[in-house]
Amino acid sequence: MRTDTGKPVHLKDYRVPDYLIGKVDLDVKLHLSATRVQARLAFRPNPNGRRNAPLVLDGDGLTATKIVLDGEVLDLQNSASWNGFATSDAFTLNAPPQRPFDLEIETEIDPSANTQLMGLYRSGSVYCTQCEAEGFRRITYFLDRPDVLSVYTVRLEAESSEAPLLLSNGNKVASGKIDGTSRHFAIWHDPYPKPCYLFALVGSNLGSIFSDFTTRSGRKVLLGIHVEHGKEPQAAYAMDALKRAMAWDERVYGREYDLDVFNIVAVSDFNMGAMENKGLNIFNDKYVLASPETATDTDYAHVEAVIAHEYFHNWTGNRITCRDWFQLCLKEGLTVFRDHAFSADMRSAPVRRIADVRALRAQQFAEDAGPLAHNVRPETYREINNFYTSTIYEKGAEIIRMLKVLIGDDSFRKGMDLYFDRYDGKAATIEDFISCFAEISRRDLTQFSLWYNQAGTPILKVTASYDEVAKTFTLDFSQSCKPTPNQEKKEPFVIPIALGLVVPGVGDIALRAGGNDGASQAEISSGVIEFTSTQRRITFCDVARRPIPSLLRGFSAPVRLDYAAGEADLMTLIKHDSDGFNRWQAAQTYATRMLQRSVACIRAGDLPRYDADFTAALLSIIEQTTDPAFTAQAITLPSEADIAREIGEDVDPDAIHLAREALRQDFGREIKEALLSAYTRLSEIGPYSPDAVSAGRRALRNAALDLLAAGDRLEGVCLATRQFEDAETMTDKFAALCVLAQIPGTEREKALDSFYGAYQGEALVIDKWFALQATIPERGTLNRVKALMKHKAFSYSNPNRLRALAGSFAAANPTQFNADDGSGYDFIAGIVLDLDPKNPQLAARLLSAFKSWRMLEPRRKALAESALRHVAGAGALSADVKDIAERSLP
Ligand code: 0A1
Ligand code: ZN
Repeated sequence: MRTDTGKPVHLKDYRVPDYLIGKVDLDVKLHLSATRVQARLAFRPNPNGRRNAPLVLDGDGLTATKIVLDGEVLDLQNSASWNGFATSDAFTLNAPPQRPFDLEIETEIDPSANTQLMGLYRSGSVYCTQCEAEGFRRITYFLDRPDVLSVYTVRLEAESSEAPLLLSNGNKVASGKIDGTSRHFAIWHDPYPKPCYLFALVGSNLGSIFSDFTTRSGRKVLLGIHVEHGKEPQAAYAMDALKRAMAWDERVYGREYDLDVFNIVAVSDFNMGAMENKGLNIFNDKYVLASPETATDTDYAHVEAVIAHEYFHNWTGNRITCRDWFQLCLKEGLTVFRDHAFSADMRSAPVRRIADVRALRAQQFAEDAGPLAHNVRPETYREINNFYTSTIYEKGAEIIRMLKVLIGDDSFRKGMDLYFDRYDGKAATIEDFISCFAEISRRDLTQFSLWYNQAGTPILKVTASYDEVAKTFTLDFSQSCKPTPNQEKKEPFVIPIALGLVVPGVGDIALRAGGNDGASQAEISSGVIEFTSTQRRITFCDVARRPIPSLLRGFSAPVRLDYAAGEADLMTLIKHDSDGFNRWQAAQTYATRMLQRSVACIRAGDLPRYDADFTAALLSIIEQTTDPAFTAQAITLPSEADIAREIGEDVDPDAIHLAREALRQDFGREIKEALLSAYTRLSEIGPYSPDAVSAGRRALRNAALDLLAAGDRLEGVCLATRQFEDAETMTDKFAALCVLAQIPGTEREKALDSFYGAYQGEALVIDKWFALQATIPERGTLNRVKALMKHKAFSYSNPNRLRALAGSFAAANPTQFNADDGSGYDFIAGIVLDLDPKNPQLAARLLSAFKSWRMLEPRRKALAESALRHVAGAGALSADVKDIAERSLP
């Protein structure tokens, strides 16, 4: 475990490497506890680097058994003899040759003891690697930085029975038995120079499915997905998604795959979702395996999205990589942007947008509002692993989405082409990327780039006025952004505001510039206002009747909109806005306002009251349903975390829970008939298909069941029990179990037991079982979770399982994690400390569940702070946990 947090890394200190490594030849002899790695590295001084600089290779927990410099064996016991030194975390040559030279390094590593899951480790019976961000240095000494690109040839050797499948990056060039032994080998060559974080190897005994894809230039690519034996049929959907992603990247971006093979390996122990290693993606099996009996519709959508994401990295990340880790969003934001667009094309675009924005607000807005807020391109870090955040990924994607809105589809595509042409095979920066779009669109994107350099969510305030006599409608915009850590003052952002004016009974009216405000007719009629200063007024003319502004259509910028729309106007938008996203948004805004009022009532000791008009509006949405997936989103209330974020300070999670529950009960009662009729109408017919339309029908049916049960427990238990027993798909089975889990009583316990009994052999389903129980909003849940930690199926060392139980409790059970006696905080702090020595990355992620603690009411705030101080004060913390703990505290 790396415990040094001494040295923060600063973007401003970036220097080109003094040495480069053109070729890497690896020879890896796999062994459970003593894997031998021989690395032959061809160095040369970088003409752009410093002459005579020492060569410092990174290491992490390494011991070299042999090092040979240009044919000469170095005496590792006597480093003075070769003017350098080797420690577990660095190998230094003080005066390396100033010409090309070779270094051969032999290390011995213990994959079975690797609990951090970085470098070479074992997941079940699989040898696999994870090198992003800094895992390669746990395999051999190296210039472990993304701007050192090398061509790799990798020879793997293993026991034939233990690891019949030997994979690495690139194309396989040779393989065979090793005479006179029970071992075999394979040699892989990757012709594309790559940074070491994209290196991967796998040695395993897995089941495989194969298919192929012919690229548009006619090259045939062999596709392989390798999963636990017996699970091969569960990889079929991932294969289908992969082929669709390959075709999509050709069609939409003109990008072809470039090797002869593309392999995906699914493992059960993985710190993140998946990894885009060149030609050999390694996946958390959660994002590969799917069958109707074991995966929900949401799981299917995730498999599709993650398969696409990793595949798209081949161009955005691998062919063009990052110069340094500060540029992480260059590959991640862009690739998320691409996978969002892919999913939108595969499914209903407005429904995908709603889901993406829900996730953005839940994760990224929360991060941006708290102590862990950081720039999309940070300027400093102490532990890069802690920057795989929703800010880098999701906000990074939003920035690119805005760029596309601002310069238009055509310039955007041309800018991407220029980027691919100009930086292919290189390690690039955000400036390099942005300059391509500036050049193509002939726009100055300097101010736009502030999105990368200023943290925090801007607040967009809008007021409106209508002049009945002049027939003009005026919108006044202003923007502000609260201070974030180390950034007191912010410059104005460039905010693209997509908008329309809606007149009841008429719909969208034509937009006409009113003059005198700097807005051209072209800007106005594009429907996108560019807001670049602190204030702007736009006047529309020829407006015959007072219109209702529909602002930030499609969520055109990642900002918080502050506009006091009247309730009647929201109602009109719910029913008539031509923009699907804003129809949904109007319903959310309306509900959030009611909920905020109810929270205040509850805290004042009064009963909450709800608004019959809103119920009527939702009723009309259900009755007019043309897109069930959309309706399911529209009748799902803002989450408790959404409401908390809107309240922003002095937050009482119990009051929020009560208010939301009361509203759900109210709805469930008031619109019971409509819900029942939707529930019956949408009952499944025909065999399961994961397509978006069928999934939408199931989503609405299950959302209806959920509200029905809120309104009438008895009937809810009845319906849910029947659905639970009859369901043929995991979507319906698990939805019924979720409903039952909210209602204390024997039915719940019976259903939970039966679910466990039926699926105990399916790890990913059992994760759901753990997660669901961890999120029950009741006092007894903490004890339940503690008991589950002793369950035979629980494991501290499997990240999915730990995330399912402890992660869900911390991130998705606001009342119990924030229990007012501090028990939830203490529990999670305890797990973080237990876990830290084994898997610091996972421990740090769990600790970041405290990210919103400062908006809590004083009592909880004090308890959360004390738990954080307890963690921060513990001895021998990892760099990962120490960094999160310290940044979280004032
Ligand atoms: N680049 C991957 C994410 C990733 C990052 C770090 C990892 O280390 C444990 C693993 C994966 C992606 O964006 O998919
Ligand atoms: Zn990624």
